Amino acid sequence: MTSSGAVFGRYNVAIVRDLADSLGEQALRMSKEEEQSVDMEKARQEHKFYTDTLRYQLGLELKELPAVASLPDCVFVEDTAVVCGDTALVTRPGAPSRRPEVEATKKILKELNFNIVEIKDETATLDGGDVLFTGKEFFVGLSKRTNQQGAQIVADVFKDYAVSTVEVTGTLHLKTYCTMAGPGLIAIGSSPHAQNALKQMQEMSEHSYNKLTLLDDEAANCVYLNIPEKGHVLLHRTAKEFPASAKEFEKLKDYTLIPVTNTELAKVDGGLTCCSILLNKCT
Ligand code: CIR
Repeated sequence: MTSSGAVFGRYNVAIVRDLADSLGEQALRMSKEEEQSVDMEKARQEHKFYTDTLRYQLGLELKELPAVASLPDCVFVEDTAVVCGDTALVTRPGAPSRRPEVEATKKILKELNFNIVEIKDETATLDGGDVLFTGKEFFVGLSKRTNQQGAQIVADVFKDYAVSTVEVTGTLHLKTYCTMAGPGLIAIGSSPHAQNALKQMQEMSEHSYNKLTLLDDEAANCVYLNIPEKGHVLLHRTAKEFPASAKEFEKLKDYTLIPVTNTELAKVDGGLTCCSILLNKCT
């Protein structure tokens, strides 16, 4: 349960977006060295598996936004909004090239009747990938993409919850190596960068969490849902990609585990959470 009484991870709608043809050539990348080319056909297959899983296996209604060639990163919808309860905070992404992506997200969230809040402060930057909601509080990563002003806006908008900031090092976003794998269960990578982020969170929090420590930082980006008649569901990276981490997931009891391959979008720093905004819409 969240502090508002909602079931943690209960979603019935997902916003997703098509891959732009320009992704392979033009999407932003942290590391320009060892640049690996994206196999676009494979990327589309992997993304289809992800969206089909949400729609057919888990029964979510999908709102699919079309891609725009001038927005090579638009598939990564997570970065464009932070939604909690009935409120949707439309972000101001840290990368200027990504700012126009928010328009399509804002439009669909309006159609879904969320209370829309927009960021007017032109000094603030906020990427959804830096915002971790635990069900009890928010942690906002201060990263290359999200700044203190952006984090302050999260605190101003979601006043029912404590909002703490975490210095993010060694990766793009906080959630690249830290997500919720269940109610009160934090999935965390084992690198010193990830462990340092966890330490900061533990020091600031009034709540105690269980930990699922994964050898591979990238594997700690997983998608938790609580689905009626299924209960705990976790989309996680495959044993082929991260064998040691997959073994840890397999130890989770009473979970429906869904391994999802994400080799291609990972080349442009995309993880599993990045490709959807999960919503619980009362009908
Ligand atoms: C970017 O650099 O913005 C994209 N290439 C990857 C964004 C990944 N999003 C996320 O982790 N939430």
